[in-house]
Amino acid sequence: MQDCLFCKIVKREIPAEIVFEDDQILAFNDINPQAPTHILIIPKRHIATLNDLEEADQVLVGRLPVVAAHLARERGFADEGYRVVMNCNDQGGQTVYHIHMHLMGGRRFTWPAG
Ligand code: D5M
Repeated sequence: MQDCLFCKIVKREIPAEIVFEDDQILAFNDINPQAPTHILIIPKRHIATLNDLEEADQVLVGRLPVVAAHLARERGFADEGYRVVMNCNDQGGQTVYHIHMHLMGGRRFTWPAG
């Protein structure tokens, strides 16, 4: 999508610190980290919100936590634990309208989320 920030990162039109890529998924460091490790994992294809997912997207979206766990293992905090979050729409705290999974690790998280 032309005006989407994360689509521009996929197309390398704006820079990002990319930490993982395959044919369908891209992961890069969050510009405003909330933990020692804070990575955003996105499908390369533009999907604006969780509400826009279709049945056919299940395998694609299922890759997001698989990649999150892979990156957590790679960074050495899989066993101690980490947080994954997907925000949906305004009240859910979504600010970039291209679905993304936040992977945060390297510190203790509290619950409930703010
Ligand atoms: O999360 C959107 C996240 O996207 C938020 O944590 C900041 C991050 N962000 C915004 N712009 C960039 C760029 N250019 N690179 C990396 N990360 C970025 P949300 O769940 O929508 O609130």
